[in-house]
Amino acid sequence: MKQGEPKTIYLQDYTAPAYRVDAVSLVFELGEDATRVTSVANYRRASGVAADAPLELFGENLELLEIRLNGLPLTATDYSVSDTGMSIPNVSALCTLEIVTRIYPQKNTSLEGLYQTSGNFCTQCEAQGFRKITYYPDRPDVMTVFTTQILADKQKYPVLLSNGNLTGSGDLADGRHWARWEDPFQKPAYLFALVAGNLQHVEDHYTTLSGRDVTLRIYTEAHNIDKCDHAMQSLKRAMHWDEQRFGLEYDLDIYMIVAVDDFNMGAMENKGLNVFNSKLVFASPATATDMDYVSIEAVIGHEYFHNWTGNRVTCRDWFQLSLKEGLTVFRDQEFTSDLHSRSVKRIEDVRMLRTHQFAEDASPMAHPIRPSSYMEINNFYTVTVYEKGAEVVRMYQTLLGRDGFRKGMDLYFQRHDGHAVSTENFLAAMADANAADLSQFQRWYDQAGTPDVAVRMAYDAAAQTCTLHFTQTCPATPEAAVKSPFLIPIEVGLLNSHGQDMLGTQVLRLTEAEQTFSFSDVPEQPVPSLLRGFSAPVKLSYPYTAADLVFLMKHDSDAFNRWDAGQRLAMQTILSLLAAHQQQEAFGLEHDFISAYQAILTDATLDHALRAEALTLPSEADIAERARPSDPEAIHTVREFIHATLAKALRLDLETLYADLHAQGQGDYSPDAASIGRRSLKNVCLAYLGRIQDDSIHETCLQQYMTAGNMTDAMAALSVLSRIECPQREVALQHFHDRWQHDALVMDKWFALQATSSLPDTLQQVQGLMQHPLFDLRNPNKVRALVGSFAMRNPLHFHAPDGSGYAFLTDRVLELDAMNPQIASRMVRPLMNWRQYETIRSGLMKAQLERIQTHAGLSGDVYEIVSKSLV
Ligand code: B3K
Ligand code: ZN
Repeated sequence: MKQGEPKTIYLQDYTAPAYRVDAVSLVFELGEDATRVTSVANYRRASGVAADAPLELFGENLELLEIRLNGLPLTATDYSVSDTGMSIPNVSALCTLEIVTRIYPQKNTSLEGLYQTSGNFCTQCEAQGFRKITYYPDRPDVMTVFTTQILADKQKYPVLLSNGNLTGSGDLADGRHWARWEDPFQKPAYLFALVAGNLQHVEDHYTTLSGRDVTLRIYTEAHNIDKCDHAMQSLKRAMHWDEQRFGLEYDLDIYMIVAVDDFNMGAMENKGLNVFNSKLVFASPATATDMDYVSIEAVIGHEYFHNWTGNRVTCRDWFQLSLKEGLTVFRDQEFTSDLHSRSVKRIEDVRMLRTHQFAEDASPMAHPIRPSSYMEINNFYTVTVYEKGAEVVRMYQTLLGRDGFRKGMDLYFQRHDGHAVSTENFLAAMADANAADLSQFQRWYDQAGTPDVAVRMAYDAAAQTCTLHFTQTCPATPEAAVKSPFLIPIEVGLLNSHGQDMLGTQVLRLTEAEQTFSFSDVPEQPVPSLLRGFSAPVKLSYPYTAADLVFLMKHDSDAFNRWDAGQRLAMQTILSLLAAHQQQEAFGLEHDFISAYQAILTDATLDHALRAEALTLPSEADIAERARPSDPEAIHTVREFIHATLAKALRLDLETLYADLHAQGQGDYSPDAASIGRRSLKNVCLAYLGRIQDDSIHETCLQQYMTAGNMTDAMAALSVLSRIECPQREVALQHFHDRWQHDALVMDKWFALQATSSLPDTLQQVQGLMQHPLFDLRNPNKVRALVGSFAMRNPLHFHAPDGSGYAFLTDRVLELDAMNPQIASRMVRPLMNWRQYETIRSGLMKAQLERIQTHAGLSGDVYEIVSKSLV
């Protein structure tokens, strides 16, 4: 651990900064051993602040070389320095502070602050990386204009980039060159960026709504320059969409994206200079799957949308992270929905929320979308802050309507452009623009946990009325044992016996712990369709019979609920088979269940993508959430049994559909929604067929793999084979390795496939792959592909009853923690939910958490997760 127990920071302790910065100018002299950073900042005491208030600056791992206040050198007694910063007691109301520091980017393995990747320099400052560059008020509510000058060897680093506009450049006599960038927009330090390296770029242009020309550039190492087209087109689509949907235009003359191989997360929205994990930039049909194409477009959009929601209006403090992240995720979800299939996007997002966010809400790390305390803010870039945060934003739109939501957004920008604000400001803008009382809505920001909503229906045939009775409860979470009721928008429909809507879709506002809604003129007993479109992030229960669910699967006018009815039916079936399995009773599938799946498979009127979603069973992780205490081996057995039984019963239909779709897909690759849908249905069929032990099917897989015209089909076939002990498996894996060993991103797929296999020797394989020449523990993508996939996407082997999976993960976490605490802290999380497993496994998991906790020199990042898990 850093120095004793890391300090907890509380929201309630927030105070406004005592000093603002009028302007800052930075000079970077990039060297091969060290980098010298000169910063000159003009400080101004905030009004109302006492004259003796010290100037407080953050700084970490810095060598302080020089310090001058208003031009005069300070002596050691004029200021005090600690491990985390510097304090200068006597400063005038207006002063200029010049600081020279030395840093070592080449040795920076944390990938935070200034570091090197593939021999190029780049920065990552969010959340608190700027303090690893120079002493500065590194907090989001201190905004100013930045000027950045970069000096570096011209041959090694021909490209020098920073935020804003290039205002000067030139050569120096010693082989170095320089560039100066000025960003006219005020910004907090976390949006600062610098890139220097040997990079090529592709260029395009965009004309904004008001007719301004914006230069668009994507920078990359030369060998990937041909894979940037999809990212560039995505950027243009995002710029256009934000103008159309929200009236928001880009504001600088140039927008740059740089792709780097070593990056802790997906991408970063630095003003005018986004830095991206190369995984989210490069695409070609041969190397990227449909899913890659779609995520690239979504993340390019996400970072672009941050220019308004995050950069122009930023966060007052890091507790407000969801103000920019929840809102921007909502915006990127809407972007994808408007461009592709809205229902498919909704299903995917909800699937992800239920699997990961509901699990987080049920874990020791449960926190509200606006947490009230943290030790290490990087631990709070979570599915709760991001994805649940997006659901909360979506609920405003559900409650206020699209137009009302847009009015709220307009008012938000009108009031807060250029400022650092809080989630209350967002709520107030939404409420004021619509003259609505949203005070109860605030609870979504303050209370953690997933609300349970239970519904009962009563129908009075004589009076032709129907009543829906709701109760809401919310489990205790670390910040509060007792919760107040949430304001929950519930979209409902009532279906008659022909499957038609009797009253369209209504939005009910559930505000009480118990509440009844009555509907009159309901001519017959309906089947209720509840929580249409997943109108709130809750768990809704209703005593549906299997027949009700089959009926909803067929008739619900809401595509999301049609899918959800199928998921409910599957989950009911899985849970009853699990119970039988645990009692060691024989089990089988009901005929009705099989015919419901056959109906989906053979219904040619249904959209391909939706059929693929409907045929996908709840994941092992989803089942583990519902079957407590969980036994991952039993869950795997039951789920595989259902797959295999369906595959055998429906083999003919599966083979026919597969052959049909395969024949239709022989043209050129295109990542449009229809083609993606066709491929996903085809590959779902193949995955089912792969559950039948039959050499001819293995041959079909190998055939698809070998002849695939795109990575989606190749990966789909390979992934089926990777789970089967057969000669075709070895042939295909070896072929893939030999074909792609020069391409790091593609090889990540190869590592991940083997890590997620259900074959018995998977852990040994993973251990072996750690020694593979292309594996590198310093590269986060590799760690996520091999270690992350094993621990997070292979419950069967990660939870091996002898504890070998847990011990393996613990060893990796400790190794990683010494070089990159942020990644270590992500990797440790699968151990966090130890309490949900049966006793033997939970004991083994807990023992590993204790081993980590007592490890000498543990980072604050990992310490926070582990100590909260063990409370
Ligand atoms: N804002 C960044 C995430 C920064 C993570 C810092 N640990 C990317 C994004 O959400 O767009
Ligand atoms: Zn974001």
